[in-house]
Amino acid sequence: MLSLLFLTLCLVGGSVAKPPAPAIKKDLVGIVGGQNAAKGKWPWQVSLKMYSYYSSAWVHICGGSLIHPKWVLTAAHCIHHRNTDPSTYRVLAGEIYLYGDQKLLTVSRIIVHPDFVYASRGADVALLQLAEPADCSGNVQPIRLSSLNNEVTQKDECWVTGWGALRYYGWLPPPFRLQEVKVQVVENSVCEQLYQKATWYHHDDRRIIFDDMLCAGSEGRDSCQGDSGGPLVCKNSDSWTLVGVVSWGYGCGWRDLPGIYARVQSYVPWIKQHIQSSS
Ligand code: 4AZ
Repeated sequence: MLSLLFLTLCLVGGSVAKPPAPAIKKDLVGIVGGQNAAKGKWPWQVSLKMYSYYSSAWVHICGGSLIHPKWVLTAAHCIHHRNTDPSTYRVLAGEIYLYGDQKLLTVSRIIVHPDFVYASRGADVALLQLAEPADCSGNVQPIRLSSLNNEVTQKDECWVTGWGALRYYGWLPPPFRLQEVKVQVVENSVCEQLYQKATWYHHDDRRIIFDDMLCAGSEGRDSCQGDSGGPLVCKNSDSWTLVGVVSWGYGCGWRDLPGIYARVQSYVPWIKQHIQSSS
């Protein structure tokens, strides 16, 4: 029954893009040290777009991951504000090039995590419900969420993907092809020390890397602006698991300053609660 439902959901296509009412201009912003991704290799990767009247087009603002035919997980800081009209967003799925004659999916509901204030405070996760389920095929497939007892370590094979900047303020050039880079996970305690060392302003010995964050990357291998909201995935006995959502960091690809991700494991109960209550 469940699989029948899944099949039905996966066979229905999305809607054709139409411009919405409000005009919001966002700069198009890759992955540091990456390479071109092959079509269909990362079938959960989506682009979150907003309409730009300046460009007369839906432009990429953030990455995201399809975690269910009707749900995308992205970063909370990609959403303008908590009550943003969902019609101001569209989702591109199953493509490696950002622009072209493409079918965009409509967003019907946005759920920003209630604890989110700004990225470096944590809870940088948001759910987007799609008006129509994504047309799941070879190039469009949801990714499995990290399980509650699955600890990722520096030994795991992990990759981050996106259309973000190639270096700090160095935008990805046309034809805007999806980039991928293999990154090493850095333990939270090590990451905390690195970030403490790089922080000149210490306020009450404030913690920087919270338990709901995960660090990954090294000099020249990192995510960057425009990759936000996108997936950090690790290989788990031949299948991929979503372990992180691109969130923040000091610079991009800088030495001893890994990228910081929302730790998906910390948000699995919150995600499941929403998906199960409205599916
Ligand atoms: C950003 O500004 C951003 N190097 C995303 C990822 C990282 C830094 C900044 C990680 O969206």
